[in-house]
Parts: sequence; structure tokens; C-alpha cells
Amino acid sequence: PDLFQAPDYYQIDDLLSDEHKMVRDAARSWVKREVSPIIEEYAQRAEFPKQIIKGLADIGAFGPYIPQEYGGAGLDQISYGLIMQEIERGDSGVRSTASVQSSLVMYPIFKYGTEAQRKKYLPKLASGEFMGCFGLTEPDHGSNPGGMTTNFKEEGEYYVLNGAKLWISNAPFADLAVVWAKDASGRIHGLIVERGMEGFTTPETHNKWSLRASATGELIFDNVKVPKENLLPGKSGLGAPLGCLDSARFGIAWGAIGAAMDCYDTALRYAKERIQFDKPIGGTQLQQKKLAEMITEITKAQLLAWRLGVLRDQGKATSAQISMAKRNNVDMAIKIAREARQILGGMGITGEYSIMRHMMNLESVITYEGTHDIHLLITGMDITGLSAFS
Ligand code: TGC
Ligand code: FAD
Repeated sequence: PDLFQAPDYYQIDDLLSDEHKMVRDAARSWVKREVSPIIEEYAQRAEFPKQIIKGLADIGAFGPYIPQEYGGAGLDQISYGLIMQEIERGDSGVRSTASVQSSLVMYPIFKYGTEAQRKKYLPKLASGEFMGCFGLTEPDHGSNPGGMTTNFKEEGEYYVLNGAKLWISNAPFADLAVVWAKDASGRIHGLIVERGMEGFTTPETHNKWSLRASATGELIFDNVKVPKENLLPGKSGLGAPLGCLDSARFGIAWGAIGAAMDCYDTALRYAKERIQFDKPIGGTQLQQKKLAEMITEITKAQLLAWRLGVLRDQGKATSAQISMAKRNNVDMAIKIAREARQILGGMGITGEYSIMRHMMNLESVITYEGTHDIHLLITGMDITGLSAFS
């Protein structure tokens, strides 16, 4: 009863199994205990709270759907989504850390790695002993990663890696990076680059107004000798990193609901308590319109995410369906954050409430993992069969 009472206007809980609800409630109570009380302070200081890494591992947030034999939680896709929802109710930056570790580091090693790579890295990534990051974006290639220039060439027992990645979540403290680079023929491959390899540095990116509790940085490769056994052999080409993005984008479609729920819940409570003109502002038509539209949009987003989870569990979800859910749900959350902030008046701009932090965080979420525009163009391509990219 002391848990956050999530909006559930359409009895979506009835669509969940007992295990789903158990996984969700464990994540929810951990976020309430370990994240919510400290996160505002860390965001203000622009620091990632490293002490929560173990807790994230304990609630199964590192590799929720990776099989247990590799240290993962062995859960289904809806459980993964629910964990992301609860974490992002706390903070999008914390969810980013979990998304990257699970879908962008553990997933490619699990899916495209050798058995030796899986055994070497996955259990330690699941427990949080190793933290990873994912290097796809470059200074000159964001929405168009296929244009990347980071490259490697064979030299005896090694691949020699050169280039740079920008905007990499977790980079400043990661123990290893899954890096996407072109071979001599221009084909894209994934390489596991470990901290400590000579010529590999990870300078932090400062002055962010968004995702301040998440550490972001560059990956710089200056003739880094990467052992040949660190190449992920299972898949090459742009489809390899894009396959990882499918999994992360699915988690974000759920995560954004968490941020929206927190903003809605805060604004609803405030509107019922705040008295102006001798009555609660929640009794005015204007504020009711805002709140009623919020719960409508949250409900639609929940149904979209749940159905997508079912399709993913059945192995039937398409990349374009995932794009639609990521785009819709993040847009829904950012609009709710903006409206909710207004309901709180001046109080809405302070760190006493979580709304402004969510609002600023969501500016990154609507940009990373494919911008709002790119996902619209993916839908456009899917329904017309015509690419607007090339
Ligand atoms: P295109 O020619 O369409 O595709 C190239 C190859 O990839 C295949 N493919 C996919 N495979 C798996 N999953 C997907 N979602 C896929 N989409 C495409 C495609 O079939 C093709 O395969 P093949 O075998 O024919 O070669 O590629 P394009 O160059 O036209 O670009 C397509 C576009 C624009 C959709 C894509 O490049 C894109 O999604 N751009 C956005 C980039 C992006 O999302 N970057 C994210 C970086 S990581 C990040 O932001 C982490 S944030 C931290 C956190 O998660 O919290
Ligand atoms: P651009 O691609 O330069 O886009 C600029 C604008 O142009 C956007 O509005 C875009 O929608 C628009 N645009 C681009 N192409 C088209 C087109 N064809 N038609 C119409 N409009 C177009 N990347 C990683 O690899 N790993 C990470 O861990 C990671 N973490 C991140 C963390 C944060 C906080 C942020 C902000 C970003 C992160 N990213 C990461 C990078 C992120 O994925 C990119 O920022 C994103 O893909 C957009 O690329 P860009 O910033 O270069 O923008």
C-alpha cells in the first residue's frame, strides 16, 4: 500500500501475469527506496549515482531477458518493459544506464558473440561488476550511422582501431564498450573494446541540461590494438547495431510511460490540494482538461506498449512497430511533462518536484535511439515502401 499507485484506467493490470506484477512491484519499491530520495541531488550535481548499480542488478534490470545460464533474469519482454517503466518513473538517466547495459551491451554479446565471449562477459555485466557502453553515433554521423568512419584493419593477432564516437551513455565509467566500426572493405562489425587498452580514452561530456544523472562521453580510438577474439562474429552490416536498437527502443517505449505516470500523479495530487480563488485548481475546467488528456494518452500508450510486448514475446514485432511505439510514447511523455509543470505553477520549476527533471530528461529521450523525425520516416517508409532517407 505504500507503493506508488500507478494510473491504471483501463485495468491493464488484468493483462499482466502474477510474475509480471511481482517483477514490477519489486522494481517499484526499489525505485521508491533507492532512487527517488537521492536522484534530484545527483541530477543537480550532474553525477551518476554509482551506488545504485548493485540494486539495478538485484532487480534484474541488467539483462532481464538474457537467459539465467549467462546471469540474466530469464524474463519475458513484458517484464523487461515493466522494469524499464518503473526505473524511468524514477529518472530517465537511470533507465538509460539499464537500457544500455541490457540491450546495447549484453544483447549484442548474447546474440552475435561467441560462447567464450558470452561466458566471459555476460555474468559480470548482469551483476554490475562490469559496466558497458555502446558506441554507434559519431560526431558527423548521428541519424545516419551507416556513414560512420571509425575503422579497423588487421595487423597480426590484432585489429587496429581508429576513430571517435560521441554522445555515449556510461562511457566515462564503462569497463568495456561495444563499438561499431568498418573493416577494410567498409562492412560494419561490432568489437568489444576494454578500458585500459592503449590508445582508448573516454572523455566526459559536460554542461548537459538533460539526463544530468547519467554520465555521457566520447570514445576515442587512436591506433587501439583490439585482440581478434574481441570481434563479434555472429552478424555484420548496419542491421547488427540496428537489431540492438530495436530492443532498446522497445524498453524506452515502456520507460517513457513511467516518466509520464510520475508527472501525471504529481500534477493530479497538486491540483487537488492547491487552492486559488477559494477552490482547488483541480476543480477548474482548464486544469481538468489537462489532467483528463494526460490519463487518456497514458492509457493509450500503455495499451500500445503491452500489445508490442505480446508481439515481441511471440517473435512477431517488426522494427517499424517498435519505432511507432518509441515515437508515440516519448512524445506523449514529454507533452505530459510540459503540461504537468504548468499545473504546478512556479513550484513546477523547482527540484522539490520531479516534473522539470523529467521534462529536461525527455529532451534526450526524444532524440536518442532515433529522433522523433527518424521514427516518423521509418513509419513512412514502412507504409509506402519508399525510403525518404536516400
Ligand atoms: P537501411 O538501408 O534502411 O538498413 C540497413 C540494414 O539494416 C537493416 N535494418 C534493421 N535491422 C534490424 N533492426 C532494425 N531496426 C533495422 N532497420 C534496418 C536493413 O534491413 C538493412 O539490412 P541489409 O541486410 O539489407 O543491409 O539503412 P539506412 O542507412 O537507410 O538507415 C536507416 C535508419 C535511418 C532507419 C537507421 O540508420 C536509424 O535508425 N537511424 C537512427 C540512428 C539511431 O537510432 N542511433 C541510436 C544510437 S544508440 C543510442 O542512442 C543510445 S541512447 C542510450 C539509451 O538507450 O538509453
Ligand atoms: P542529427 O542526426 O544531426 O539530426 C539533427 C536533426 O536533423 C534532428 O532533428 C533529426 O531528426 C533531423 N534529421 C536527420 N536526418 C534527417 C532526415 N533524413 N530527414 C529529416 N530530418 C532529419 N549514441 C550512441 O551510439 N550510444 C549512446 O549511448 C548514446 N547515448 C546518448 C545520450 C544522450 C544524452 C544523447 C543526447 C544522445 C545519445 N546518443 C548515443 C546519440 C543519439 O543516438 C543521437 O544524438 C541521435 O541518433 C541523433 O543524432 P545527432 O545528434 O547527430 O542528430
